[in-house]
Amino acid sequence: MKKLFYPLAFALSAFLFIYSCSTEEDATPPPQVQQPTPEPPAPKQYTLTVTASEGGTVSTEGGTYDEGTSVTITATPAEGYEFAGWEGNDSTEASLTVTLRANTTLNATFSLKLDYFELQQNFIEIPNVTATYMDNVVAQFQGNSIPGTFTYTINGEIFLYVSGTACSEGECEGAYNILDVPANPYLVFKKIDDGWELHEILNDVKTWAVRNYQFRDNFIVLGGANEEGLSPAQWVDNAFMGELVGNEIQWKKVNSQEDMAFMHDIGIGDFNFDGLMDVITGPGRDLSDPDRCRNVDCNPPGDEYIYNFYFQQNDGTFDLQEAYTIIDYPQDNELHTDVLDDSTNFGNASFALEVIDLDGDGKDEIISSTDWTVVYKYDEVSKKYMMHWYTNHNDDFGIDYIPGDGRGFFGEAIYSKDLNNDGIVDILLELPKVETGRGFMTYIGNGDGTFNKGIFSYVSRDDLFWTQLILEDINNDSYPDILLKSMDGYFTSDGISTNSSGDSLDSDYITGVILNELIWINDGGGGFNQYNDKVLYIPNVDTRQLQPYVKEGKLHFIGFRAYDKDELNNITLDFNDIELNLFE
Ligand SMILES: [Ca+2]
Ligand SMILES: [Ca+2]
Ligand SMILES: [Ca+2]
Ligand SMILES: [Ca+2]
Repeated sequence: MKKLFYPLAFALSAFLFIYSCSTEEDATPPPQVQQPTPEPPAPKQYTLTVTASEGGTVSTEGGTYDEGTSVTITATPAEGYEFAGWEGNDSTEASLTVTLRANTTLNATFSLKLDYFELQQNFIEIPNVTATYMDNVVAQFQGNSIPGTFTYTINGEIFLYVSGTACSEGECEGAYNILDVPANPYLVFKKIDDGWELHEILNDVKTWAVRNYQFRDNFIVLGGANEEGLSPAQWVDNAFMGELVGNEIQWKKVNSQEDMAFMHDIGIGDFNFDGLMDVITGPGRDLSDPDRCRNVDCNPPGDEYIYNFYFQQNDGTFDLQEAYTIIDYPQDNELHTDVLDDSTNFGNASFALEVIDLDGDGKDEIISSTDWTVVYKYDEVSKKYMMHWYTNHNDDFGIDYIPGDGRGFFGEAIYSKDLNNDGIVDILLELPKVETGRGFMTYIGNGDGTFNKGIFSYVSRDDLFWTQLILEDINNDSYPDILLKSMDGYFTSDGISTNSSGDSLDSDYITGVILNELIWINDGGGGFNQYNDKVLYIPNVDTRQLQPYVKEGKLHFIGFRAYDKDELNNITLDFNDIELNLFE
């Protein structure tokens, strides 16, 4: 290296000498600044920002990169979601390679996998409702008809009975007597291949508001319990019995006009063991109205109810029987003051009833529920029903009445079914507002007409609109599950949360329904858990009521709503049949 350097240095010196001689005549010497060799410029840097919306993750959050760097990002959906696309890039692939030439922001979006349901939507037109049937069929689909609405299977075909309802749209404002307002008939719809169709209008089964019903073998009974009128004495309605004969249900009215009553709940059984089905309705007649006392002592008047028993006669008509001739009360007051030492009378004239043979002796027991649940069993000596077992819900579960609610009762409906799969019938009580929510409690049967306390559970927030339920095993584990019926206010506007207040029923505001809060799975150990495996978001469904039913082992919900009458008095019903595929 040195050897090479010296000759080179010599040559350079000689060159500089010659050069300087040749430029002696120039006026100014050139600047003697040594220019450094320029380094290549530093590459530009850009920021990549990557985020993920709800429902998934991304493989990188990004960072700062030299211009031209290629970065590969992969979006991974969470369980139950699928990749939907990128905000900030047109690619439809979950894995994306970007070459940075500017600051770049990307957001991966995900959507719920909607492969767990099938939706059938169809419209049903009812022409000229004013002239043909009723003034206010719309109310039937907007208001409180859901408790009395049910499905019924006849020879494999499924029918939906939508209860006759009035007074939902204010037409009962100021009505002194409910009879001043026209009752509405049941509407029957039939499941067809691609949805539902109107099947029948039951003009012989007209009610103002049906609350409860009971199926028994080939029979159905349903009772009306509107709460319109200036005083509870005006709260009267009708009861009907339907019997499946061949391919159709034959209906008859149970009560006379004189024997109309507040029929919040209704039970069917044979109370005099003559082989003919009889009916009990509760709480029955309000004895504060002298017109309704008949041969019962009206004194003292007050907020006192007495059950109406209707015994079927050989000709198929019914006779009103006074409750004290069937249940050992109020003639023997002592028995019951043990149970209900308060002024709400009878206590057993309750809003919730069930009739079933609990002990297998061929004779029906009567179960009633207020803040107590009582079982009445037929006594062969006195020839009357006597108290057989009772319990106090407050003692059992430590829950109190709702302060200021004014309703001294808990039970809104009683359902009898074997809940724990031991072959013995248990009961489930549906509870209206209790403290912070609506819920239910269970009592586990011993097979002899007595029960042990089961569980108490708040099913939902107080402001979530549901009432009544059905018990069906939807996941094929032999334990019946709870499926709630919902009313106005049960919808979602954001696909995430269920609306709870019905603050807007504007179609534009409603994006669909989320069904999770309506499905409660029996855990086999006495409890029920809300279905939570995935979010059951059904978009594009705009309903006012949701009625569950099971067809061929699959859970369905029928959602429906009515649109206002057009100028020709036609109404359009919007039906949505949601079939869920959850347990395959
Ligand atoms: Ca009978
Ligand atoms: Ca029995
Ligand atoms: Ca059981
Ligand atoms: Ca089950």
